[in-house]
Amino acid sequence: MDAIQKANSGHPGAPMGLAAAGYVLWTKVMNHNPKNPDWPNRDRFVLSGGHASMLLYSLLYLTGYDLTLDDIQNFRQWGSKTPGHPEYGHTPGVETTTGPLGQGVANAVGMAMAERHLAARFNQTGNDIVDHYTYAICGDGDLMEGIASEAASMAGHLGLGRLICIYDDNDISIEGSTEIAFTEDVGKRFDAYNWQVLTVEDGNDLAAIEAALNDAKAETARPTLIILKTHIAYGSPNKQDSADAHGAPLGEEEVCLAKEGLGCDKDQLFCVPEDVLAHYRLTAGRGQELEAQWQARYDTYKRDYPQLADEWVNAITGFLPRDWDKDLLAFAPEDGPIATRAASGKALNALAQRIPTLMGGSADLAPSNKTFLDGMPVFQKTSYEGRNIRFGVREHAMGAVMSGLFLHGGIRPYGGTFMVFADYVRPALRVAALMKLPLIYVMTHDSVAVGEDGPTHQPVEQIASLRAMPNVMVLRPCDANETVDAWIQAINTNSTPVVLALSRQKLPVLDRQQTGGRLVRGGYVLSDCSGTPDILLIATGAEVHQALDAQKMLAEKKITARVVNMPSWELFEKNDDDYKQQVLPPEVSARLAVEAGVPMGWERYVGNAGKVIGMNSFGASAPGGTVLKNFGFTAENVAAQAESLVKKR
Ligand SMILES: Cc1ncc(C[n+]2csc(CCOP(=O)(O)OP(=O)(O)O)c2C)c(N)n1
Repeated sequence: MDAIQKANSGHPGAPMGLAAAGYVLWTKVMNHNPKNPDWPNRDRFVLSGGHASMLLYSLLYLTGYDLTLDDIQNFRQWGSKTPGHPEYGHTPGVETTTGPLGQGVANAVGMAMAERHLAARFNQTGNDIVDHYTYAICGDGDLMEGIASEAASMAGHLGLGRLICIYDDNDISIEGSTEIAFTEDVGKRFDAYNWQVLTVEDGNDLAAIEAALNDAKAETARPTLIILKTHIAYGSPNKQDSADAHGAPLGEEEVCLAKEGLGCDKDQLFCVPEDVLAHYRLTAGRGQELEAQWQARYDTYKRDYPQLADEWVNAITGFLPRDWDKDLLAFAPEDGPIATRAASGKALNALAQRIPTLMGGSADLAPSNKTFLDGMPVFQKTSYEGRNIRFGVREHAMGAVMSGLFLHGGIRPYGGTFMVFADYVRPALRVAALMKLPLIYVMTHDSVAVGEDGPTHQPVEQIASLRAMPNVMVLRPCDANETVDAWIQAINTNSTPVVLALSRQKLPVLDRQQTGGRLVRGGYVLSDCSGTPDILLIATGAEVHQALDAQKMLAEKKITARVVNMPSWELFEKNDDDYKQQVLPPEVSARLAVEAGVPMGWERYVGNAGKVIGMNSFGASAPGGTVLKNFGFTAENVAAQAESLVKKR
């Protein structure tokens, strides 16, 4: 109450209603060590309704994490450790960034999946070095969101018994009572998802909460939802059970009244009585003991299974095996044309043989996305050792589950869908980018060349919209070998989600002896002319081939063109200015960019005197070649446009 009052902003209601549950979970049930938030076998905790951040910050401070009362007093201030919503990597003990409702539930599902997978991979009879639980607290808002349903459905299917979710059932959201918009029977819904559903009628009954949590832990075949009936802003005489308490300070007077009612000194701010703090801090001691017990188990494990122990350390630290990228895979022009999605499938399979933490799948498009790891088992409730994940048609959950898998540690996730459905994973990708997670998104069918399926399935604005997002790296390789390079680049990327934009259609394999440059530069001279070029042709992905053909056509007309391949703006921008100017000489103002997507943004490379062949409308249903031709993606049109640009000068 005080922190929110001082900041004059924040959400007091949910933290007050959940205080009792937070207390029981964090001090009596959850295995965690406030002195080491990185202990690999700690129970994971996700506060899905990130607006209730003050609950999490209070628990972190009270139980002894590296967060002080000063930090609490600086809630929501510039540079503080206590931002408005919890941010991963910013505050010790915060396991994931939450705020966009529902995503936390899916993060928790990913963490619980990671736990089961690593348990299957590493546990040996009599020595389970991986055996923790994943807890989440979510509210009405989370459970109204589709992503939570997608994720809960997945968790039920997978029988994730170590996933326990407390539902803060306080009947209030921002606009008022949930009666106005949310009247379904949540319990029946989760029951149908194959969850165990428990109800605690009084959200302040410590014993009942603890008993329910223990019942939840005892059910190992199904996840558990604990429906906890709480009162928003519990203890506030005039604001309890009212939407007014959701997202605004209670007001000084009301804070005093609430403190009086709860038996606190109404005149003291940020008062934590010593005995209260001492009681909470017992958790830190208990946590250290728990970790020490685990360490002893691990030491025995290391003695008995030294090789596995090494692999465990590599997994948990993200250490890559030596030479993982050496002589991975090479394609020759004689092999014939191959779609970059197909080359991606081969690269992924080759990498998966060498990198045991690589794990993922597709949102029911594996045959199209080429994301299946051949000959390897599927991750199911009977085979958690499987590295092939069947995400089902649940793109949004897939994104947030991938984040959860990575956040848990020990797994390098990838996930696939069609580029056009980038919009369905976008909210999760955004939070992953914010969290600096190196997830690998395989987005195939990356242009209108998709063809017959028509404009609903033909991406147009997606690549530009992905480039617009901070800390996302888009790689659009132009052929099979560059696709291998793109995968290597993706694996080498440590703090940025990578999107691989891959073609549905077959593309020739370029002869690397004849062409220069590599993807790692982001943009490079692929095919040059002698002397200063009359024009620069800049292209990505499939359209690079049209630019190369156009270069030849232009040569016949004595127009010299340089073809610049620009598979990644983000990588290109990392080069120094000298390099960038070598590739795109400032004195050449005739520039033509070719990309089968919206032209937005290409101005930065073609300048005012340049032109872009792009998509200015949605696509159309017809065979891919016909669609490309009608929208101007042919070598002939590239050459014609280039010629007119050169003549204009
Ligand atoms: C995806 C998304 N949509 C909307 C919001 C804005 N928002 C924050 S909290 C909230 C209501 C949540 O209600 P509930 O989960 O019941 O929380 P309580 O009122 O109990 O604190 C909304 C709509 C959001 N954070 N995320």
